[in-house]
Amino acid sequence: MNIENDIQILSQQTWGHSLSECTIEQVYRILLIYVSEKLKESKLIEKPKKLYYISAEFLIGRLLSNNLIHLGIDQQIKQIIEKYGFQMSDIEECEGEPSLGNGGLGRLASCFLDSMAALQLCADGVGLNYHLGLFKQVFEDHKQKEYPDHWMDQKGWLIPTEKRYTVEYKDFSLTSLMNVIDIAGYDGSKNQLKLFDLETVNESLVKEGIQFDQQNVRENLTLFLYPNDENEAGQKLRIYQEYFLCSSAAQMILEETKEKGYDLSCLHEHVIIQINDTHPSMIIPEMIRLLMKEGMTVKEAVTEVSLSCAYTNHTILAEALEKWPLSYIQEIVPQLYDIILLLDALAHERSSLEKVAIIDQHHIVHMAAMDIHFSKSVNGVAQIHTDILKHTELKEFYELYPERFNNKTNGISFRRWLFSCNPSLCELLDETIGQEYKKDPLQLEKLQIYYHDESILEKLREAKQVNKDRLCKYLKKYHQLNLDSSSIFDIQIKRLHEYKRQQMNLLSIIHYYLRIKEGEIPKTPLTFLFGAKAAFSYTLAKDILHAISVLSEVIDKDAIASKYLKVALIENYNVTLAEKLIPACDISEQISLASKEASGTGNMKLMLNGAVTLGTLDGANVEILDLVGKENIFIFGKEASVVIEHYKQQDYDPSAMIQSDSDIKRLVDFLAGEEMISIGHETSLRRLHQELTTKDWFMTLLDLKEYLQAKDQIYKAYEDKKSWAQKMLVNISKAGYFSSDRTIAQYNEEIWHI
Ligand code: 26Q
Repeated sequence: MNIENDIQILSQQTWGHSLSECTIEQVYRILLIYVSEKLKESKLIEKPKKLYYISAEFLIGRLLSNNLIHLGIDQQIKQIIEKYGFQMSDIEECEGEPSLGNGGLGRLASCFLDSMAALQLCADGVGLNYHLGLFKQVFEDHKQKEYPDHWMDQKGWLIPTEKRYTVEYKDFSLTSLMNVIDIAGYDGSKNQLKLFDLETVNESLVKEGIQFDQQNVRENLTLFLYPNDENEAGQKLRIYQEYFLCSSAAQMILEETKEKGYDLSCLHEHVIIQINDTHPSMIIPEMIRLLMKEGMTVKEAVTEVSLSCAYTNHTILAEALEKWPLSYIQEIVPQLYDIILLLDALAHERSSLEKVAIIDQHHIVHMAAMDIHFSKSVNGVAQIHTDILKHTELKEFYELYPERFNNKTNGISFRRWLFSCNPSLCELLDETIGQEYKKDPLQLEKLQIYYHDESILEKLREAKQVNKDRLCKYLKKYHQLNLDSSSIFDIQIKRLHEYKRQQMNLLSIIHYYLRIKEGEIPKTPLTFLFGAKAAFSYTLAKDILHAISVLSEVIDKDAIASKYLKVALIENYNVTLAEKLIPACDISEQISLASKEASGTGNMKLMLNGAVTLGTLDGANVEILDLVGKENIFIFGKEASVVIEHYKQQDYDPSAMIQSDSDIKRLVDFLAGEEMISIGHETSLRRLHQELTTKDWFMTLLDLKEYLQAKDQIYKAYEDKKSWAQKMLVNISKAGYFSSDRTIAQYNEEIWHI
């Protein structure tokens, strides 16, 4: 196989000239065509049993370099490209990213697809193709504005197919068409991500920003991910969307199973459906309905579906557990109404506790309850999360079905989050511990041999510096930001949510700002980077973003403080930006209120890339601590049990904290003080101030003092160059556990048995 020759021919065919005469964009297009063709030729992985990973979100990211790695031609392509005077990094910049996800759950689904293909498991992703994505975030006047993300306008990896399904609603039906994205495995094999789309979608319905006619389901169904569901029309639209996904998926799964010649009466021997949070829960009643249409009895259908489904819970926030009025379901999908009543009755036979009912006294359907009663497995996504599910949140369910509950600590794809995003670190790893870690991530532990090796520690620092310089160049070019790459990069990147407590980080920055003004100068300048989108209708999250943006300007305008302090709020945080930010991070902020972050996966990515975690004992941070030991992570804050007790007793009172501590009061009051209001919007800043002083539902002030102390400690630790590099080294060397290949192997061994 002569790749160079093939590419030259493609260049002639496509552009009428040779590779050397191509623009960067043209080279990208040629590689896209070349790789797409290779994937088309790849053989679908086929086994007697197939997994369907069904999810409302897939946060895929760019695919070119990932696909090259899987096809095993990344190095060859790089050489060819460089021979003609191009840089792979420039070519990668030509690719946009699909906007089909929002945060952790969607990114996890994509890492899982990557691992399933790498491990040669027969497994497809199933989701929706949102034409305009979540939204594109732009800051105007320090405020988040949402715009449609026209990600499909660029030629990409999405392939239309001829497959069509009819999805029936009460008074009308819609045609669902199937698109696929090939997911490369090794050795010329592949799986697929199947994305259903509405045939009659009409993008011109979108008026201001991301507002559109929410009633026009025939034309709006796959316009956006999580359309604004503040009102009834928005909530109903979500039910329309979810059923569209589930019905298309169920029809496709049964069709594929029959085509392979399997008997539906032993469905569970050939099919396993992993339900990614509650958004696709209607797959359960829909499968039952379709199997009954195929001639099964209710009992058989319920049994087969229960043995074929497994449910993953990703959150313990009550407001995120989906509940729908039964009347909406009756109105939108009456064909599921009787089945849900039946499932509720069956559940009631097993337990009469109100807490485990599918339909409650107020005629509200609890999707998670349906999942738990009618799945063979229920899993949490980190040890502490699963424990909280078992013993607190889902206690009554656990007592009913102890054998169903299990933990699968999340993981990340090392191919994307190390090999592809951090070449300078990989080069050092290759030199020191050889290449084995690429196949077996636990081999990273070998790095420990160099714990006392000054020259390797120095090289580790150099690799970090290369990445910080690279990030600065990138942010200057694409975001008009000027950062000092010799400062400490303290980074918090994740969705904006009160429980993640970006507001606590904000208060700490105010603290350093005031200290500098009092003459206390940090040894090394500090750069705080944030990346976060706030949900469209989440006012307080937007207020927090606003305050971060305003504080950034307050500091920039201060001639002295700006020498030592910088706040950068990076617009439109996405997978592509994460790939630049993560390798450049010194300090990883994982500061959620203990018990609230199910796992987190950014924490794993940052650790793997040599950042040191500043965090609470929440989610997978607990497991990071176990792995690296307390010398290599900075832990602070109240533990989950204490927090849970506060909620139970309802005895947390932020105003008492403020009254008893003038330091805290000063920081909180700064938010709505003169300096901030002179730049920002008084209403928004006051609302945030009011919230923190009177309610503070996620207990920011409870942990603030300890957080400030921990920050002082971590910045001090940074000053000891050698021991800091040793901390980096330990973090990298212990990250192997968090490979999603390990997670997926566990899902397969304990749940899927493919
Ligand atoms: C619910 C109801 C109505 C509208 C939207 C939703 C909704 C949408 C998205 C609820 C939850 C989500 C997303 C949840 C999520 O991303 N959870 C994250 O999952 C990660 C992968 O397991 C974990 O690492 C994170 O801790 C968890 O927050």
